[in-house]
Amino acid sequence: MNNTYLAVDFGGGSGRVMAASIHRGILKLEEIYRFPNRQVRMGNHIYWDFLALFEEMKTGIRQAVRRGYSVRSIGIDTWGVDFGLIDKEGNLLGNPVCYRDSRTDGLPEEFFDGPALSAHYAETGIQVMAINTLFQLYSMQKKGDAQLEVADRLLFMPDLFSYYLTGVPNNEYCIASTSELLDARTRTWNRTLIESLGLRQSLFGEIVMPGTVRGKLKKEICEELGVSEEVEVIAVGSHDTSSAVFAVPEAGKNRAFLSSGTWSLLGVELDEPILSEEARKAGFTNEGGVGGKIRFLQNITGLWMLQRLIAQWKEEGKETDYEYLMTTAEKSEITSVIDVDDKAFQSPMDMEAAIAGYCRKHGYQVPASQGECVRCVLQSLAQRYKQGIEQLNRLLPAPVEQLHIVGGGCRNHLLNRLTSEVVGIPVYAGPVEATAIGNILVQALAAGEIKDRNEIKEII
Ligand code: LRH
Repeated sequence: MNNTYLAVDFGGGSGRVMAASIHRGILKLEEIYRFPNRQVRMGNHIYWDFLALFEEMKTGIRQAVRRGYSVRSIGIDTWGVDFGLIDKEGNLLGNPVCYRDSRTDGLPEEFFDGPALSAHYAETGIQVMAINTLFQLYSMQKKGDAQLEVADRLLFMPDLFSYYLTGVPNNEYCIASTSELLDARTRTWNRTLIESLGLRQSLFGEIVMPGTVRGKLKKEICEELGVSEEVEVIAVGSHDTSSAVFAVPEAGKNRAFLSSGTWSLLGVELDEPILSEEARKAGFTNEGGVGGKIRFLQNITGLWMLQRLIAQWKEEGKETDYEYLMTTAEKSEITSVIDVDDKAFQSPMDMEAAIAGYCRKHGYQVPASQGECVRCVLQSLAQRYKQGIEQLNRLLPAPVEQLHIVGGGCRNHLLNRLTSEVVGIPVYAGPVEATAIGNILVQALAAGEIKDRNEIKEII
């Protein structure tokens, strides 16, 4: 199978390698390999296991080659904000720390006083969140972290994977925008902000736009993977959300998207950022998108809570069959609605206890069964989406008329139903593999095989 595009998509809970080709407007997509992405608690931190992930990516690419795919290019996307530091020789100075690590707790409040916050938002357009790269770097700087002292370049996760495939260090625009270190209008590094953090400017490299060739695969990588030396790594919308939103069907005006996975990203695509105080106060962020678009959205804690509950129940030897859990949740009558974005749910050791504790504290009915627990999480998400749409309506010139749920989370029929019951506008689900599709579309555009994303009529 000639002219295959490979999408490597790393999510917070799992990663996958997908192979795709395009014939007469039909995109054929096959999942080649899927692997878990685990957070590792060690010492005082929570890390990603970068080395294992790199190996898994190579395994996936090798399997695609073994299945007869002739690879034309590769695009990599990952979750946002996290990064690795490399030295002058290109050595990785440490395993990337996970954004759920507590090292940034309380830092936004320390870094900004009130008025500075508004000015900062007016420049970066990014919602101040402790998880963002800005605060991760600030925490390292404050502690005089040795890695920072010797680092030559900062590479966000997709940049880092691409670097070890190609040897070319660059920073892709969409992922860089999640750092809270870019200027939302000029779409380049905010050098004054970097200076105020006391960081070396040279850590932050050339920003490349989606569709740019990052580089060709290194010779030794080609030998290891059994692919031609002509294979290129393309900078796609390398923040997973940017790829997912690029795949949202264009039909209809005033549509909002909900990219549903570990996180729920709810918003709209715009040509220019909204940098007003109202937008900041309502918790909206202006992330960089494919084609210079802006994703005006809220970062909502998504299916993370459910993922944690299931992982925990598995360890406890309880029932974890997804269909069973959804059916019992559907029958359950608990009415408790929790604030899914509460800090208590960010990375608790015990998610079930965190939910029970929250309900007790607020005088709500405490879930007494697995079904009630799942029901409580899903209806709380649905309510949060309703709130997000109402907030969007207050900020946009015209109200949202339809909601498109994409990503793995759109397979959750109960959540889709609960959402459509409360939002009061038509809800469409799919595509499930939006991130991989968005990733592939940018590669096909870069190769000149399609001229715009609407050329794709059908996806198999
Ligand atoms: C979702 C996501 C989201 C946030 C978070 C850290 O996977 O990319 O957009 O940036 O991860």
